[in-house]
Amino acid sequence: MPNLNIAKVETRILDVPLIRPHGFATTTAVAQPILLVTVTTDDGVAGYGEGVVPGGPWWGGESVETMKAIIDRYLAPIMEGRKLNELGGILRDFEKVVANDRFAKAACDIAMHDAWARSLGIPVRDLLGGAVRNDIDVTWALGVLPLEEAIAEIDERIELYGHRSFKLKMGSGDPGVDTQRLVDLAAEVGEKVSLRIDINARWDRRTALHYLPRLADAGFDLFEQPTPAHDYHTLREITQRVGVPVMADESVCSPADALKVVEHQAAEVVALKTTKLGGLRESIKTAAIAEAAGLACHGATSLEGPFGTAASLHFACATEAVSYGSELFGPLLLKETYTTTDLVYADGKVTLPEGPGLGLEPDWDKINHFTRK
Ligand code: MUC
Ligand code: MG
Repeated sequence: MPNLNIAKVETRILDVPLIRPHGFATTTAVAQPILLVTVTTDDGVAGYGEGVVPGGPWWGGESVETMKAIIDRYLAPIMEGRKLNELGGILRDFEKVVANDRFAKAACDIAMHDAWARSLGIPVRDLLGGAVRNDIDVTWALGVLPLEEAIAEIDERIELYGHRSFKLKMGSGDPGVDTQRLVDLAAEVGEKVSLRIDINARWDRRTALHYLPRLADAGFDLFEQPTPAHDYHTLREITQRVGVPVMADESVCSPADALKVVEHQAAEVVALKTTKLGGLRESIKTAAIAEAAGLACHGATSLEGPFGTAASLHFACATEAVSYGSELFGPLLLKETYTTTDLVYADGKVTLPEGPGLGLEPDWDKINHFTRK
């Protein structure tokens, strides 16, 4: 039997340049900060997790800097000296010491799953119940971009990886101008690809009810979190009035949130990010609530690097309820990754890696190169 005792937990911040600036509703990122968490057992087996938020603390309040402080000072001491097959108990004990901070907990949960699965010589998906699919569709997300650049990027991504679905970020500019930009975009490319938007909770009720019908008429087929996270009533109103499915993202950061979406009939689709939910175990609970209520789940991203994306992929491929495809394209947005092999993207899909744990090995030269000094 392998020795599952956790000997040490280490963290380091990486700054990984992007292939192009990624414009979000309130900020633009040129590099993705990633907190790499390494959990090593007494046997010397290491597992990796990533603490990642999309481009900074604007999304949910956490950042790589807050995650590093919380893990080093509070969560690492809870893990060290415990056994990986006590993972459920370790996660329970996290809650006694640190409230919220789900992104930081997710990085630890994933590093422990990876180390545990590697110790047993099995893939992480086997710890989650085994695969129900071996690959999943990948939507490519475009940052806030001028029309011509967006069209060129869509054509390039179709050519390179066969993406068939594209998400456009909104919410940064004047809603009328922004809407017209996307109506024009849909007129150019809407025939050949599926288009969706993510407003990152930046519109109020009136703005959403005014502009979303125009985007629906233009052919957009999914509206992600148009209005604030806490306002389930407005999400429900949009769901009922606009006739295009609404996807809840910021509104669902826990299983309890998923229950609220169900109770309010606020959305038809739930974006599941292993990051915002606090890891693989909480993601499974959240998916179960959505599934029981007949909602579809989407394998969403915080723009994780290779290890975080692989973790989200193992979860998405082990969870029947993740029937609404994914946007697990994070590594493709990085200029370079830091594993010895890459996840395989082709024909608009990403394939579940083979091999123990998450199925990827660290490239330490590159990790050292990206480590923040
Ligand atoms: C989000 O809110 O969905 C995912 C893709 C992207 O461009 O931003 C993220 C965050
Ligand atoms: Mg979103």
